[in-house]
Amino acid sequence: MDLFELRARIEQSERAILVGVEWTGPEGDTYSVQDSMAELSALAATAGVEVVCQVVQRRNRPHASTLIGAGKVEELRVLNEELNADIFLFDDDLTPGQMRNLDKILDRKVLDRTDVILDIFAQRARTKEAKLQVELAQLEYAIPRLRRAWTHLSRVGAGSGISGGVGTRGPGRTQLEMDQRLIQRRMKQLRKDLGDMRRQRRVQRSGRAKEFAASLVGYTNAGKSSVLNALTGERHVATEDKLFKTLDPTTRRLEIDDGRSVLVTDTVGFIQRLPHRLVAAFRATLEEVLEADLLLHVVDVAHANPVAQIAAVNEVLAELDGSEIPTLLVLNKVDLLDDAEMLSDIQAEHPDAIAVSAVTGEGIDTLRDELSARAGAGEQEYEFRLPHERGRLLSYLYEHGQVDDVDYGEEEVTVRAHLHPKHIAPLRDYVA
Ligand SMILES: Nc1nc2c(ncn2[C@@H]2O[C@H](COP(=O)(O)OP(=O)(O)OP(=O)(O)O)[C@@H](O)[C@H]2O)c(=O)[nH]1
Ligand SMILES: [Mg+2]
Repeated sequence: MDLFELRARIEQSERAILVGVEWTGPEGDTYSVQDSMAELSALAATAGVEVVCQVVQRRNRPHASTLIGAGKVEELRVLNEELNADIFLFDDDLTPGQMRNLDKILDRKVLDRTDVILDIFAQRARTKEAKLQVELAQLEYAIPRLRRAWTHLSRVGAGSGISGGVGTRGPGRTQLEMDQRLIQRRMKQLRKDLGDMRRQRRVQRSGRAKEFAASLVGYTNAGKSSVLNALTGERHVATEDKLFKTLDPTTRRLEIDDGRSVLVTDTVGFIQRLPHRLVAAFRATLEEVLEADLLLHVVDVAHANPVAQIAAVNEVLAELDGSEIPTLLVLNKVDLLDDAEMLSDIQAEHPDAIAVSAVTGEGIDTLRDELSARAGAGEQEYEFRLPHERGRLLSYLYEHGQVDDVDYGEEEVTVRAHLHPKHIAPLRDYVA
């Protein structure tokens, strides 16, 4: 059996019934069930699935074997006799056991939120590294569910009247163990390959000059790629009103006033309850992104609940140890606001936040100025007298600071420059 048949895959143009739970217990979500279902709908659409119906049940705790109550499951089964959907898509993550039970009763493909997110990532991954990362996450997610695949096999056996019983069970179990070994081996290989790629990039990076670097982070579809395009004035990065349009990081050098430049990196977006395994798989990429001097946290202020999205992004950042990096909130899509109440609420909480529209360009100059100020923060003005034979130090200055004036004298070169004191060591003897 092909390893990859073990995971239910979404086929384009399948039809789905969405199932959500409104939790009434003490640990109520910050995300309302309506917001979460709307998001699940968008995830389904992005994966190419048509949503035929949404069902929500109020519960105060999950049913151990089916998440939702037995009566509700039966209701779904009857409903689908009419609708004949291919998939039941649950907004909450299901345990392997729950999935197995639901699968049996509903007799359709049962998927959860993580399945869809992984599926979108699998469809979207372009670079070799992204593909390997997604595969690793999928296998890690599949392992505890292997038994489910095996149940399928034995059920087919029993139902088709071919063998069933003893004969089906024996090979099934052996097959299961074999699959597990194969998967473990493949995962080991994937981790090794990803580790190699990561080391190689680290070597390349260490040879590069340390320029001021800012990374765009934020909820998926907040407009990170659009902000990068607006800042650079070019459409480098594709944007779309879909979730997880961007997976691979893109870095652009942005020339800001008088010769100073900063590197700006656009990367994958976050989402509430982003699967931990996906975060783990993308850790290498994201860690690199988080080596930035500044995070530009892009927020879609026209969204129904930007505050919950900010919280979700901060949660993922904390998981990646990125909470300590200086962060500037970029409140995007202000052109879509009819009333500015939400905007002023957020601004009251985050006085440094900059309101922009990547579409109309409003506020983008302010953002560029702020980037420039942050990049230059802490720099001091120096005058250096460099001997002619130390020409290399001048290139060092160009790389690490901002050169304001160069005067080639007979004996030496006089340079006035702005430089952060942390870069002063090689030049200390030449300060005028
Ligand atoms: N009206 C309006 N739409 C915007 C603005 N910024 C982005 N959009 C739209 O919002 C959608 C998402 O924009 P992207 O730039 O792709 O968002 P992203 O954060 O990079 O999204 P992912 O890469 O999918 O995580 C696109 O349809 C954009 O055209 C804005 O300021 N105003
Ligand atoms: Mg993007």
